[in-house]
Amino acid sequence: MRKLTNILVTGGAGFIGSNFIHYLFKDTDFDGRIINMDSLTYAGNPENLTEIDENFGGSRFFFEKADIRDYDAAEAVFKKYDVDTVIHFAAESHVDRSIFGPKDFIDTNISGTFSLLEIARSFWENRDNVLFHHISTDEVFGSLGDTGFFYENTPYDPRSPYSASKASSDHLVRAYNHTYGLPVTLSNCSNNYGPYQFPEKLIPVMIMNIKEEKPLPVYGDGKNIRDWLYVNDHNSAVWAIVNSGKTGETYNIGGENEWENIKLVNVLCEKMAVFLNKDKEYYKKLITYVKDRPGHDRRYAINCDKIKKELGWKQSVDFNAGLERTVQWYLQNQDWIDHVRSGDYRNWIEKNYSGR
Ligand code: NAD
Ligand code: TDX
Repeated sequence: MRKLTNILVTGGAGFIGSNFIHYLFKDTDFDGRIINMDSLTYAGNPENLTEIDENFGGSRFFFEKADIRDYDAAEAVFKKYDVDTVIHFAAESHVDRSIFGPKDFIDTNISGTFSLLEIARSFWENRDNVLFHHISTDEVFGSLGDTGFFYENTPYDPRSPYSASKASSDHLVRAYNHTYGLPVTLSNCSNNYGPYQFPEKLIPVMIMNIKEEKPLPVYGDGKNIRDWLYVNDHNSAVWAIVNSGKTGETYNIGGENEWENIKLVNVLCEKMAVFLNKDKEYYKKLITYVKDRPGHDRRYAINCDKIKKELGWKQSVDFNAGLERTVQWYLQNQDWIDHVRSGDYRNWIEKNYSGR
């Protein structure tokens, strides 16, 4: 087990990062400090961590509003808290946005990661017990046909500006380990779902549109397949890696839970009908096939035998229970929804999605 004391979480105000911070405080025996460094883009919401801030703010939890691309600001955070561990979630993460405007993806995902690596390399020179963990995605491996899986050694074949920028950052992280000996670990994960997911990704978009009885936009023929994982199962895997993963290694994390988009949307209609006491067929009639995402990857499926065998990790939330928990969370948190939708999000959606 590594000794982790001052953990810098980048992007901790986003979907997975904020769940990770909740997870660390509530579900692990970690007793050190967490520093959340986030520039609060449209996807970053400090409200996700209000409860943590109220309970641990100023003692074991700290928030620093800083951009990972800003070397001086990020370096000051390393120094201020004597950071020994980085868990790097911060990224531009939405594939559709990367198609409409790739530049932010190149800047944050590639240049931002490069800047953090440079800081870690210089700040940790000649130090032991330090680790840079990089969070990545299964999308770097490309798209699968009807069969097969992504393994840790599957050649990279990114096909969207988002996945190309993540692939590039993965290569940089490995290069810093190989060239400079920077202690790193990496993980490539499949699609996450759960509370606090920004309402532009499939599951929250569908939950909200069903609730508001709006059209449910299914891209293309709806037969694209994703492998869904409950966000806390991703987080327990990351925690296992940063504690016990081998330096220099990559671990795949997946749900072993493949769903065609259209089937998943139908299930959401059925669950929402139960929660809202409505007719599921009424909701299903809202399903609207829309123009396909350009370059839409057909199927993702992760083989995660390595982390299971080597670190004893496994998924703990079954899809039915996880979806119900997620639906309930969105139904109970209308204020959160109203806040995130009142900003840039609404303008962006209106600009890019009108008429789709
Ligand atoms: P998200 O978009 O919800 O959150 C990203 C966070 O990073 C936000 O809080 C944002 O403010 C912050 N951020 C963005 N640019 C920044 C910058 N330049 N400086 C500082 N902070 C910045 O993303 P997410 O879904 O939580 O994804 C987190 C990580 O996990 C990403 O690296 C993503 O590639 C990876 N990932 C996500 C999924 C998924 O299904 N969501 C699956 C696999 C991997
Ligand atoms: O309205 C929609 N209709 C639709 O059919 C949306 C938002 C999506 N889709 C489809 C596209 C995909 O096939 O649903 C699938 C899932 O789409 P997203 O939720 O946008 O996720 P995806 O593109 O698969 O990428 C996600 O998983 C991997 C995350 O956003 C990435 O950050 C992560 O790396």
